[in-house]
Amino acid sequence: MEETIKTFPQHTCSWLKGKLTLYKNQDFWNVREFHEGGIMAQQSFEARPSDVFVCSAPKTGTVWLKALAFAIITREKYDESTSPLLTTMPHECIPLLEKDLEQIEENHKNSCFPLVATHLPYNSLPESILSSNCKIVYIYRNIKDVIVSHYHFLREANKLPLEDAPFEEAFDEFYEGVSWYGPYWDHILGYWKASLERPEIILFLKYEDMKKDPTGNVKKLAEFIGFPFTYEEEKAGVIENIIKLCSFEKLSNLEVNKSGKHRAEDVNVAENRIYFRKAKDGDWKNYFTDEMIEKIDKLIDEKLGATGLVLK
Ligand code: PAP
Repeated sequence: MEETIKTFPQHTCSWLKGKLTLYKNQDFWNVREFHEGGIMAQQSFEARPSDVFVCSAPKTGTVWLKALAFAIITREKYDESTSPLLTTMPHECIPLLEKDLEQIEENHKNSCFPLVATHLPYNSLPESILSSNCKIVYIYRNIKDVIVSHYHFLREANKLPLEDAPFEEAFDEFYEGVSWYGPYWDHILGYWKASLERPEIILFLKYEDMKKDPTGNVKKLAEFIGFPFTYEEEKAGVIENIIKLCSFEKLSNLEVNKSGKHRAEDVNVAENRIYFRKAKDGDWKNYFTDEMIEKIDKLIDEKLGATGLVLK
């Protein structure tokens, strides 16, 4: 498969000094390893109807959503002082469809753990997920903040100092649609259209709304994935404890997330700390020129205006 993928249209990111090459297949860009994993999942993955998929484009709140979903479904077994989240990066708590197929199959055989994460676009999800009517939770975020987050993540992953990584070039590339699992607007549109057709199986969550109203959104999430909070739990403060445990402040200060690594054996982006940067809404204002704002806003209107989603 490696050789086949190398025949796909490719783009080497010059602002990253050629350290990253993305390939285009099934209408989205990705690194070779994850294209390979996605294709394997499409060929062999058998979903269980009870599986719950945590879906997102990169840098839109994946780690946070994974931590929350994990804490919700494991709350009978662990509390905020015993949770594996205290010692394990959220990415390692939920297997990734395009990477951890064997682990997911093991979970299917040996446990009732329902969570699976993926960055795959909706149209590239394995057929069995859709035919099994699995629940899907999708998180999305202000596109300008995603661009800034994407920029710093790739810069840090490739160990480039700020002065060697021009933001303007990273912006242009993202604007042209070349980003991990991008174009980002197509990613949103795929899930959005599906959610209109099948609202009972797709929940849309917005990063900024989750910050404004964490309690309401965590309750919504728990209900949707089939683990609603009881009245007694609400009274006992279980929701607030989960929110605190999964907060940026808490997770980013844990030793595992400050100095740990994951997937170190095969991917260049292994340091956990780079998944926890600032988590600030509107950080884009520190990076965008007026011209960039005008360009991206126009594109967002063109591509996503009809959805009514607020993305700028
Ligand atoms: P991924 O798709 O590569 O896993 P993802 O988790 O989606 O990354 O996005 C990382 C962003 O979420 C970072 O945003 P920033 O660059 O603007 O700072 C990161 O700081 C933010 N983030 C990580 N953990 C949390 C959290 N617990 N709550 C809110 N935001 C978070």
